[in-house]
Order: sequence, then C-alpha cells, then structure tokens
Amino acid sequence: MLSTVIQGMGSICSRHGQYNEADTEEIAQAAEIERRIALETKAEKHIQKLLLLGAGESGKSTIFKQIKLLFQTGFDDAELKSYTSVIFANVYQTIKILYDASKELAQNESDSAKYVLSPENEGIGEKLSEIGSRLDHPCLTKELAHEIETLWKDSAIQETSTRGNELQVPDCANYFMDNLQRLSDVNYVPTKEDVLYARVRTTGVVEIQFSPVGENKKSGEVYRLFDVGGQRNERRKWIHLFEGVTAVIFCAAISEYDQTLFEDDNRNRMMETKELFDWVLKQPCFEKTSIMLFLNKFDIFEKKVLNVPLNACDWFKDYQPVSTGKQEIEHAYEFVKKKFEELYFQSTGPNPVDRVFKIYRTTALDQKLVKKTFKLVDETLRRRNLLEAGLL
Ligand SMILES: Nc1nc2c(ncn2[C@@H]2O[C@H](COP(=O)(O)OP(=O)(O)OP(=O)(O)O)[C@@H](O)[C@H]2O)c(=O)[nH]1
Ligand SMILES: [Mg+2]
Repeated sequence: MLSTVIQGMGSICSRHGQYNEADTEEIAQAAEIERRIALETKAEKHIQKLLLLGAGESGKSTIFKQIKLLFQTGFDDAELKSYTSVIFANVYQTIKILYDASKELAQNESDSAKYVLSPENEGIGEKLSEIGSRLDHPCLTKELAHEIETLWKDSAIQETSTRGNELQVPDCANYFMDNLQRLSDVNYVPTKEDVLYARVRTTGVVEIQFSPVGENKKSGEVYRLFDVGGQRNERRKWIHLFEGVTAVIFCAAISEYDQTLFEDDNRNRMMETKELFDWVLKQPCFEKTSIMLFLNKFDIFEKKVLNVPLNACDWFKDYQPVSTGKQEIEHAYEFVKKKFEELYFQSTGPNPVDRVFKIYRTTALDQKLVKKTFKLVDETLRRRNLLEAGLL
C-alpha cells in the first residue's frame, strides 16, 4: 500500500519534468519511509517465531514465565500480587479434592479404615470442601491456614494423597501446603518461586518478544514466543498460529505416565501426549519447522519412577527395570526418550526431512536449567539459520 503511494509520487515528479523545493522534500520523505519499511521488513524477517505446544499441565506456561524472568523484565509487584488469588485457589482446590476423595475411599475401599478422618477433622473438611467449591475463594487467613494444615496432616488425607495420580491433585500441592504459614501472612506477596509453582490453566494465546542476550552478548536473535492452552478444548485455537514457525517447543510431562487427563478420567496422559506429538509432527506447516522436545517434569519423574513402574502406561508396557537408584532412573529416562525418538522417526516417514529434532531433559521450575536449555535451543536455531543462508 505504502509502496503504491511512493510509486505514485515518483510518477508525479517525473511528469513535472523538474523538481521544485516541495517536491524535493516529498522525495526525501518518501525515501525515508521506504528506508524505514526496508528496515522493518528486515527486522521482521529476523524475528523467529517459537510455539510452545503440549497437553494441559505439561509445563508450557512455566517455561513461558521462566523466559519472562530470564530475558525480559520479569514480574513487577502488581504482577506478583495478581497471583495471590490463584495460589489461594490452588490451596483450597487441593484440600477439597483430597477431602472429597478420602470420604469416597472410606466408603468404597476394602481397606477403608485408613481413609477415615477423626470426627473433629471431618467437620473442618466439610467446611473447607464447601469453600473449595466456590468460584470466589476467601483470603487465606491464619485461622483457615491452620485448619488446612491440620487436615493436611491427618493420616487419612496423607493416605489419600498417595493416590494423587488418580485424583487430579495439582503438582504444586505439596509446595503450597508446606508454605501455608507464609502464604497466610497479612502482608503476603507471592515470590518468584510461588509464581512458577502457581497453576492456572491457559485459555487463549499469550505472547512475548525477547532476545536471549547472554553474558557474552552474542545472540542478537529476536524471538517471539507463543504460549497456548493445552487442554483439549483449547487446541482448536492452535492452528491459527501454525504459519511461519521457526521452532515448536513441545512439552511432554514425563512424570505423568500413571495419570489420567483432567478433561477425561479414562485417558492416560502419556498416551494423549504421544498422539498429540504425532499429530504435531504430521502438520504440513511444520515440514521445515525445528522440533524441540522438552521431556519435562524430570524432578517428579526421578522420584516416581522408583516407586511406580513405567509400564503403568500402555506405551511403556515392554519396559524392564534393570537396576535400582540413580542407574534405574537413567535407564527409565533413556527408555522414554527412545520411545519419543522412535515416534518421531515413524511419524516423519522413511524420507529424510529437512528439519532439526532435538530432545532436552527439563524441569521447568529450575531456572538455571531452563536458561542452559534455552541457550542450546538458541545456538541450534542460529546454526540452522546460517546453514539456510549458505553461510555454514
Ligand atoms: N515439579 C514440577 N512442576 C512443574 C514442572 N513444570 C511445570 N510444573 C507445574 O505444573 C503445573 C502446570 O504447569 P503449566 O505450566 O501451567 O502447564 P501448561 O502446559 O501451561 O498447562 P495448560 O495451560 O493447561 O496447557 C504448574 O503448577 C507448574 O508449576 C516441572 O518441571 N516440575
Ligand atoms: Mg498454560
């Protein structure tokens, strides 16, 4: 549009045959506009579009928050404070899920006695369960925090919590329960760590632009990172973002192999992730898009895998433990990684494709690790750009 205006101006000038002062000024202005457009176009080309994809609760927004903390301004006071109600909601919802489940288990399980609460705690449980079902949660007072703590420490609730994988207990549950005293302080302002732990389901699309300039100030790449909601009803919005993507960062929560979906209690989370990853790989738009697979929630995985056999998930049915302790954790991790690699090569088909595929072991809560991982992602993408430009 602007170039038409500029061309039009050019023809007026030439029709006149000679330039007066006003013409000269217009030409200078047009040249300036053209120069700016050229610069902007160049800059736009320089911006790399990154897409965070993955199922619900796989850790996309946590990575997004880390990037904001690492390469942008982080969270100001108002933003930190805005997480207070989310964190309180996480606390109330956790205690409600556990109390309601303990009641059910106390009625239906053969070893039901261990799920039965003391009569005093049952009263507290009823009250907290009612609060947990409200849309608007009250402020976490010292009194409420004390009651929640009492209930949390009840052996029936602790027993129930060992079955958390069947109950949709959020991963942040233990962290917030361990911090109730601090959270209920009248002057409480969430810390950076609290914000990273806070669980809020993403709806819609959020984006940030950043440049991962490290200590050596070398990168200079500009990235535009998009975070989307991963639950089933959110995924239909993804497709609008699929054009011109430099890299997909696909988050897979590898600790969730014995859990079912929030949206569908009959569906194993890892099986859902497998199918979703396969679908993403097969998207024609991503033929040349780099695929960065984050095998996330490694911190939970390494604790879980020694107690819950990997073959709890159908995809890992052929898993055979070989050892104990750290060695076994590594063996299990390598097995899962291999499954994803096999899936990648199956989905991509026998013909070699011109795209990068990398796998990273991540714990999205670990800032140092995310920084290190992102540095590797950045390096890979820069090398790829140079290759494409014929400079390598
Ligand atoms: N322990 C642990 N918790 C994690 C990790 N990554 C994310 N979480 C927690 O898992 C919960 C869900 O993470 P989110 O980042 O909100 O997940 P998401 O993929 O954005 O989920 P949707 O927005 O529903 O698609 C949050 O409470 C996070 O703090 C991790 O590596 N380790
Ligand atoms: Mg999210």
